[in-house]
Amino acid sequence: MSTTRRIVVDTDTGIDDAHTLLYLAGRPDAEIVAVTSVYGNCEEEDAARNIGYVTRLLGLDVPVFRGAGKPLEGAPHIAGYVHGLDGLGDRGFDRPEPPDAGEPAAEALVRLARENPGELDLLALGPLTNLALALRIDPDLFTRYRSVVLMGGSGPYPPPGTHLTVDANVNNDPAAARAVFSAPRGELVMVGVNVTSVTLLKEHAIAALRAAGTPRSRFAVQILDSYLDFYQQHWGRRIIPLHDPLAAGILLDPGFATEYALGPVNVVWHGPQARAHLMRTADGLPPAFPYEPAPPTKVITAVDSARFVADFVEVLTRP
Ligand SMILES: [Ca+2]
Repeated sequence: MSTTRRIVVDTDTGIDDAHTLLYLAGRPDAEIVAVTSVYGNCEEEDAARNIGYVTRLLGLDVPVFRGAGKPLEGAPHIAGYVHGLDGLGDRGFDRPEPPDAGEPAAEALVRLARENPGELDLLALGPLTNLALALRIDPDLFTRYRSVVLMGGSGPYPPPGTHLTVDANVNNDPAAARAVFSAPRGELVMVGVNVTSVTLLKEHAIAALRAAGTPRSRFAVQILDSYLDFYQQHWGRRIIPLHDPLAAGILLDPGFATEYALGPVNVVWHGPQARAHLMRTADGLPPAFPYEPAPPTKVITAVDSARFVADFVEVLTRP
């Protein structure tokens, strides 16, 4: 089997999604086979335009399949206040719509897997609506992918008294997330905010990207301002978490994940917000209430953030 991972990327192309495409394109062991668009960080149309813009910048010729514009139920929460209204920090990029690939995202996800059984990896970086729609067509879809890696969820329950974290991808479409976490699968990997929120691109790394001046690094910092404006409210510093890039990193190099737990994941409600949790407490015990059975998800619980961040910067600053 080839060591190159052939990847289908499902993305609501905001800033960290764009960074992920830059990272994947720079990794010699990754090939982006197709990209599907979904609402979330921005409207779906903007996500499609952003995919087109980034792939053109990278000189990649990959089909872009248009996906869902809203969740299975209710209205989307578009994160314009995080990623800019256009998803790329409102820098005025010329972003024509990509050519029509002639097939909706959900159908493309099914067809690609059936044509290449066990050969492709699916990397989901947005709300899980396209994946849920594809599961309606083919309930065994995930068994046809080599792996499904998603950025989303909150890991196990946190230690009592600590802060609860919510991720936008699950919260945007809880019904879709529930379908995903209960579907049959080979390997389903959850890279949640429990590990992505602590994988930080700090000032010195941002300075290194700025100084390198490669096409990839130049674009990566051009789109950073609105993201930095948002995250400075969290930590009082102009630094960002590498949410989506970390999921791509773990897909390519599982060694970036230093600990994981295998078990059922449920979508739980906490007031108006939905989270996906491994049905285990921080101590590894089951929660004190009944939960739905689900096939085991590989839930990442610890990562080598320093090694991943160094790799991310190295890839983006490579000439
Ligand atoms: Ca995303």
